[in-house]
Amino acid sequence: TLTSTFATRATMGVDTHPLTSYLLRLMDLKASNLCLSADVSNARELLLVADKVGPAIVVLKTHYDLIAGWDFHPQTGTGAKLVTLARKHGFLIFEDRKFGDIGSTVQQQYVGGSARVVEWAHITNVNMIPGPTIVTALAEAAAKWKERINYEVKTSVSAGFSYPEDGEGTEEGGCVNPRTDVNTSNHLRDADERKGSIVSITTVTQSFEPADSPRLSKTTLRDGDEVYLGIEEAPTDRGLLILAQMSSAGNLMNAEYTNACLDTARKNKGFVMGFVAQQSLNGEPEDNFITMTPGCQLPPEDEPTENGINGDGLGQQYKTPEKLIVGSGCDIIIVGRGILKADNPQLEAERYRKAAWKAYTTRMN
Ligand code: 6AU
Repeated sequence: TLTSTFATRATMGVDTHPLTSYLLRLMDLKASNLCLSADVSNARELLLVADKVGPAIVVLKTHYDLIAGWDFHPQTGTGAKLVTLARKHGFLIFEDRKFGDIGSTVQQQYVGGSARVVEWAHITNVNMIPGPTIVTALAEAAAKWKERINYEVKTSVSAGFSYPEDGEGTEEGGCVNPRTDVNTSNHLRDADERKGSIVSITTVTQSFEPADSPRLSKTTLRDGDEVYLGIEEAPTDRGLLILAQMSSAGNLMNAEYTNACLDTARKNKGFVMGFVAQQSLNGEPEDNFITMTPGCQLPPEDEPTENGINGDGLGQQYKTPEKLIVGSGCDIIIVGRGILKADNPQLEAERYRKAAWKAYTTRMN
């Protein structure tokens, strides 16, 4: 998979996780393989930065437990608001929960408690210390939750809520649907080139509000372009990343541990999307796991250095997007303070998006 494009990988094999396919299509559409680690101090700041940086990213990573004033209300709280922003801009939400307990406990932590992570986070992750049942237990909890939600959605559809058919109610030849419309990426690339102009890729029927639509959402792309992204929100798909390698100095995850993570992932492809790791672990031709990689910073624009920034003085170790994506086959870089501490996080996110995407295109060539 190292030399396959994200678009190709989106349609590769029958056992690619649906959320992985969705994410790979999104990456291709937005020309982005950037995840923002939104480690800010309070909920207001979180929503603000998510809205600003949204156009540049494909994943927003949270640690809900370090956000002061997180509102736990299921319909109007911080999670629900993030979901709305995720639809508006087209990104997935990844709660970096690092579950690490026995099966029964993690099921309760995932679905219940105050945070009810499963309801707003498309993706979460685990430490594999407790053994493989941590994965199967969470998979079971996600499946049960999905069944319940699908039942509720079905009931509300029969109560009158419906999606427009492809081609219905649009001015420019139909809803853009990344699952079916191969031209979508080209449309967007055109849009990208016509900087400053308003480009409506598709419009929706009057009775169909984009804000409420899981399939279409209006977003402002780079440089003020406004487009409707034909994003199919997959509200009930849930996926897991296994933390298989860490970026911190002296961590205890040796090769044997990492291989055990890979083994569990291969046995649970219905739920495991991939890894948080420092390199791609895809070894077999049928492996199509996503590798998301933290410990990434660019050197400052005004004083570029070959090796970038080293660390944060607290064990974190940084590598450049180039090293991680070209050198180690990582797919998505996870960047927190590199973006958040900048004077203008929105512009800085765009700089990281470009650098990471350039590294990906280099890898493809
Ligand atoms: O870019 P930073 O250093 O500001 O933030 C990195 C983010 C933090 C960490 O909790 C997380 O990435 N992280 C992880 C994850 C994502 O699981 C694993 C790891 O090995 N290193 C790491 O930094 O939110």
